[in-house]
Amino acid sequence: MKDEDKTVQKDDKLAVSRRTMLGGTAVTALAAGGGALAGGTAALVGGGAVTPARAQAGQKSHLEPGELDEYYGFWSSGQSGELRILGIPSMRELMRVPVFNRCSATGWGSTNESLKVLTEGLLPESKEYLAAHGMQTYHNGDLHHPHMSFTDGTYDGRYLFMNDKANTRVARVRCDVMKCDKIIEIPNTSDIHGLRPQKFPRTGYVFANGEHEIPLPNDGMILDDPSQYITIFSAIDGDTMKVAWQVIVDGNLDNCDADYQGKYAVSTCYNSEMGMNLADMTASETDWAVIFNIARIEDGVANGDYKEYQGVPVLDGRKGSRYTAYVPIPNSPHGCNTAPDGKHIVINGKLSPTVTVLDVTKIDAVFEGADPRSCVVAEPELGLGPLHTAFDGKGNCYTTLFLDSQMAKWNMDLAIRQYAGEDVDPILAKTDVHYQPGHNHSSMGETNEADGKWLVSLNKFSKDRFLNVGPLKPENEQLIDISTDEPAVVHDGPTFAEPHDCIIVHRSKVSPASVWERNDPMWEEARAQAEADGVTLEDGAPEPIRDGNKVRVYMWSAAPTFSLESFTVKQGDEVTIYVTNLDDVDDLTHGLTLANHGIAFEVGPQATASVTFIAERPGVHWYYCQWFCHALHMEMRGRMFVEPRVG
Ligand code: CUK
Ligand code: CUA
Repeated sequence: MKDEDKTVQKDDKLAVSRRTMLGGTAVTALAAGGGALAGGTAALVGGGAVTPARAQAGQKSHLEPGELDEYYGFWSSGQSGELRILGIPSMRELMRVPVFNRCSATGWGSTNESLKVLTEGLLPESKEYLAAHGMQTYHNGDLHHPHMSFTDGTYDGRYLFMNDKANTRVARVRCDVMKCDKIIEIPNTSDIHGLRPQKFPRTGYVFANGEHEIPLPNDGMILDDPSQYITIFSAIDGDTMKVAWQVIVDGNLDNCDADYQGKYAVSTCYNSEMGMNLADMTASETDWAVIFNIARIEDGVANGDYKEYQGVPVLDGRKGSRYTAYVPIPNSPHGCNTAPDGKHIVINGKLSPTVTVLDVTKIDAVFEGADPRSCVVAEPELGLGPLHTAFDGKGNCYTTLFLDSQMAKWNMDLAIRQYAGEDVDPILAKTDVHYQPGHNHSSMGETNEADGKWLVSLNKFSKDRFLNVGPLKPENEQLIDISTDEPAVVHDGPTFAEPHDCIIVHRSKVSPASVWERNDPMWEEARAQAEADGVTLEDGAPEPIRDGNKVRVYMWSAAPTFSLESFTVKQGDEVTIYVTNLDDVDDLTHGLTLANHGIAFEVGPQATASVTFIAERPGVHWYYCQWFCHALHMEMRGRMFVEPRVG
C-alpha cells in the first residue's frame, strides 16, 4: 500500500493521491444516481491544484504539549481484559484500568480489595473450578463493550459497564476514581457479548447478551443435543449489580442497544439456524433482530410468569412469546446501533451488504400483531461486510465495511426515501481505512448529544502502517474528522490486543477525583479490621498484631517513608499488610513491593490497600515503594524479618 500513500508528481494534472482517486471514483460511481456528490469528487473533476482531503480537514487533531483533549475515549481492550482511557482527538493513551485481567503495576488481582471485587460475584461452580486450580479468580477476560451510564438519553458520568465474553461476566467501573468496583458472573448463560445500558429514563438496566447456546441448566445431563440449547438475554440492575431478569430467546445473540424511550431493547441474532458449525450457522438467508418489550417483561416478572434458575426469574421469550418480537433480517446481522434522532435503530448486515433500519415508533404495532417487518423503514446497500454504525447527530450515519476496508457515510433520510421507492442514493462518501474495520464510534454518538466532530475506526489489521514488530501486529485505530462533508483520516493510532469498541465522551461529562476520600467503601473491610484490632488505618500500629498464626501489619506511607522501617513475623504466619497513603497531594501515589513474594500494589493519595500472604520464606526481605514519589523514593523501603520455624 506504500505506493498508494505517495502523492502523484506535482506536475501531474491531478495532484491527488491514488487512494483519494480510488475513493473518489467509488463515490462517483455510487453517487451517480442520487446527485449527492461529496467534496472529494468535485476536487477530482476540478483538476489543477487540488489539496488532498487530509489537508482540508476542518479540525485540529494535533495537540501541543500540555494541551488537554476535548474528549475522553473509553476503550475496550478485548482479550487483554482491561479498560483503557484515551484522550481524543490526540489519541494519547492516558490510563489503563485493570478489570478482568491482573495488573503488575497496581496489584489488581492480588490486593484484598481487588480480590473482593474479582471473587464476590462468581458463581459457586466457577469457585469450585478455580479452587481445583489453586486460583481465586479468573486471570483473563475478553472485554468488548465499554459503555457509560445514561440519564435522559445522555452520559451521566457515574459508571462504565463492560462485558467479559471469555468468562461470562459484567463489570462496573466507578468514574469518580476510575476503578472497577463490581464484577458479576451471569448465571444460566454462556459468554456475554453485546452490552448496552438503558438510555432512558436512566441506567437503570444494563442489557447483556449471552452469545453461545447452552442447555439450561448446563449440568451435563444434556450434551450434544443442540435442539435443547437456549440463549439468554439478561437485564442487570446497574445500581445494585444484580441480575433483574432474563429472557430465553431463539437463535443466539450478538450485539444489542436500547431505545431513547425506555420501552425496547434490540439484539441481533446471527445463528437463527442454531447450527453448531460454520456451514450450519450460515445456512439460512435470514436471521433476525429480537426486540424485547421491557414493560411486558416487567409485568411478566411481577405476575410470576417465569421459572427461577440460580435465583433469577427467567422468562420464555422464544418465538410467539408476548415479550419479544423477531424481525427478519438478511443473513447474520452483527452491530446494533440506535441513532441519536431517538427514532431509528440500525441493524448491520455483516454477511449481507445492507443495513436494516427499524423505526421504533412502529414497534408498538408489531407487538399488537402487525407484520414484524412493518417496522423496517430502510435497507440501504452500503458495501461488503457492514459491521457497526455511528452517527453525527445531523442525520448522517457512518458504517464500517469490514471486507471493503471502508467507512460508508450515508444519510438516514435519503435511505428511508429510497426504501419508499424514490430514486435517490443515500451514500454520501466512502473513506478508506486501514484495514478491516470492526466497530467505529463518533463523539457522543450513542447519546442524544451526538456532535458530529470525530469518528474513530477500530481496524483489525494494521499490516504495513507501522514499523514491523514481529508476527503479532498492533491494531490500527484511525481518527476521522467528520466535521466536513468529506470525512478525512487524520491520525493512525496503534493499540495492543484488541479493542472491539469504544465510546467518545465529552470531558464535561466526567470529573474524576485526584485524591481518594478517606471513607471510600473500597477499603471498608480494612477499616473494620483495624477497628477490631484497636488501631486506625491512619495511625497504623508500631508492632504487628498477632491473632493465632494470623498477623496484621498496619503502616502508613508519607513520602519518602513507611511508618515501619521493619517488622517481624514467624515462618508460616498468614500475614496481612495494610498500607495507608497519608499524602493528599495530586499525583502522589506510593506503592509497596515485597521482594521475592510476588507482591506489588498501588496506594493512591489518601487510599488504603492490603495484601495477604503466607510468610513461608525465612530471612530478610525488603519492601520498597515502586511508584516514583520523591527525590528519596529509592530510600523509601523497609525490612520484613521472617523467623524460621522451630523444630
Ligand atoms: S463486536 Cu468485535 S467488531 Cu464484540 Cu462489538 Cu463487532
Ligand atoms: Cu513512595 Cu516511591
